[in-house]
Amino acid sequence: MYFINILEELNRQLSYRFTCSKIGLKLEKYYQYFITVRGNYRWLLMFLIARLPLGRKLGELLYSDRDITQKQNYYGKKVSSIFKDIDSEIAVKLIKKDGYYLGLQLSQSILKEILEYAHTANISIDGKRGFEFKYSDKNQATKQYNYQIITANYLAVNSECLAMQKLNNDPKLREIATKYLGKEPVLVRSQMGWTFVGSKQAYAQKGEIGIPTLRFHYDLDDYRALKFFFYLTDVDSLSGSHRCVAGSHKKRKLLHYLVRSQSDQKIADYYGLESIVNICGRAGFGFAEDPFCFHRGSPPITAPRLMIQLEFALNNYGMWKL
Ligand SMILES: O=C(O)CCC(=O)C(=O)O
Repeated sequence: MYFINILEELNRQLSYRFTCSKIGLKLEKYYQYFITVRGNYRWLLMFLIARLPLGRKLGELLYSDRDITQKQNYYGKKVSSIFKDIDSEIAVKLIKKDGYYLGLQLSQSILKEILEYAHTANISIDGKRGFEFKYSDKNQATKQYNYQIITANYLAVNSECLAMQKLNNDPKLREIATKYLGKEPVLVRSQMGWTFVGSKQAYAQKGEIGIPTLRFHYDLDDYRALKFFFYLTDVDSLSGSHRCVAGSHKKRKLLHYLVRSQSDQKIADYYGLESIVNICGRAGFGFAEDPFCFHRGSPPITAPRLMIQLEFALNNYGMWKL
């Protein structure tokens, strides 16, 4: 325990000192792996085998249906959905076929509530405690930390923002996730964050450890998972659009099982340029995606992007604080 405390303190100190240095970023990444494995050794097994079709099948078998009285199960409650008009069967059919579904839309009232929160609450640089500021103070924070801020998250959004809680518990989103995953899912991630306009150099440095995730990759967060994204700012090709490779959740080259991250060129060569879907939309637009598809963000050039990301999976390894 003492050893862990020392490591935690060391990580905190290094985060402060080296938040923009390569060594600090790398240490941070490996520390997160260490913490995840320490919290749940089954994560390591999943991380090694879930990339293989047989491993994924095995993982599904190992999964045991969760107790429906668990706190995260909201089916017993009569909560009405924000997405009443969505046909979950159609959504699931499209995700199975293409790996994504583009038909979600937040109501104006939910969007307004979330944006009000976003403009008044604290955000943290790269989701780290201790580096906090309000969105309107971003320029000041950049000067204060003498550091180009590329990403920032709202760490307390799930406890402080009622509209976010409604999204987390939305019965239609859960229904889509359950039908797609074939089992009762668990919410493992719920984040709201900015991706800012920044210099190529700042992006390149962060990109080396995969933050923000600008190279095509697929996620290995569990044997099966489904993500929901919502844009909270207008997003086009120059303001941080998300890109997804249609059908790539079902089709892999042997090398892809080993190397999860691929260049644009390699993705285009293998899947064809026409398979790369550039997802744009006005504030409030949402989509679902199988994170086993190759996908990536893109650096905003004309305007920052604010986005929500929810992830449902079969198991919760405790990688993200909810
Ligand atoms: O920011 C984005 O659009 C991409 C996010 C992503 O790739 C991820 O979280 O794995």
